[in-house]
Amino acid sequence: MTSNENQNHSIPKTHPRYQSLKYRHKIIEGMKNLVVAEAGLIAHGRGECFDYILGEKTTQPAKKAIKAAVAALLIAEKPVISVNGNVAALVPDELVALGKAVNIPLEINLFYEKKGRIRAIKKVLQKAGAKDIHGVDASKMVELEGLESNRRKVELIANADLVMVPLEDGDRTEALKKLNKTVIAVDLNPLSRTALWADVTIVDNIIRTIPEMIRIAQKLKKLNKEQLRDIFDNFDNKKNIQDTLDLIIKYIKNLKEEAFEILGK
Ligand code: PTJ
Repeated sequence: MTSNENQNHSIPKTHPRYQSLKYRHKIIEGMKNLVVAEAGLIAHGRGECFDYILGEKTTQPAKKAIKAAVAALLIAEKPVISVNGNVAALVPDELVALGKAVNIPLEINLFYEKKGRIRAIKKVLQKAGAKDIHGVDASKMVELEGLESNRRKVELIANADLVMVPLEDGDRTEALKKLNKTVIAVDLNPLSRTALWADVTIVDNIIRTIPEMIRIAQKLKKLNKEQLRDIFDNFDNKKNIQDTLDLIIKYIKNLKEEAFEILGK
């Protein structure tokens, strides 16, 4: 056994970065089990960096986007939640619970094709209690127009009116929009192409977003379609991204002041 395989990843709960380390290890374990692509580790690191400059909390704009996203999920006719390796490794139970709470199917859709990955992710989702898993049977797959990457291979997404894309690389949201689909993105980078193209951009860590979506879904399920439509129609994604960027600037200014107080000593 190499020293790397020998790590037992036991982190004391008192460690100041306990949460962050816990999720890092979920990603690493996911990579060993084929659930996460190698590049998923890099994507996670990039996410951590953005989370840091957001204060590692769900901001007010993110809460607004979550509410609009849940409203959109509840009024959509053929919605689908797209699942990739990172999401399956980080929040499988929560993702399955969200699918059940809003009665929406999950579809595995991967950027990095590798033998055994779809099966590994399906297993993780099944263990978390998922019954309705799509994107696993090649005979049911079609190719999405305007997309070159492996993400072009879809099942229910082809005819969906709304697709939720948590934690995604660049060009799919653009392709989905060109096909007139509503897109909900969860992306810690408010400037990514996914974030800028989506109808509802939740700039937050998926580990906080999904539990919050489940909580909000329990409340919004009591509203009628018209009330839900109002919430969605009154949401302004452009302003919300602007507000998020303003928060980041303010937070970094504060961090700078704190840092210079320490440096001045
Ligand atoms: O499993 P696959 O093959 O479908 O591949 C999945 C990854 C994530 C590897 C693939 O989609 C990829 O390479 O994505 P990117 O281009 O690195 O983009 C991922 C985006 O998600 C970046 O903008 C990150 O900041 C963001 N991100 C990373 N971790 C989180 C996150 N957003 C929300 N929550 C996170 N935990």
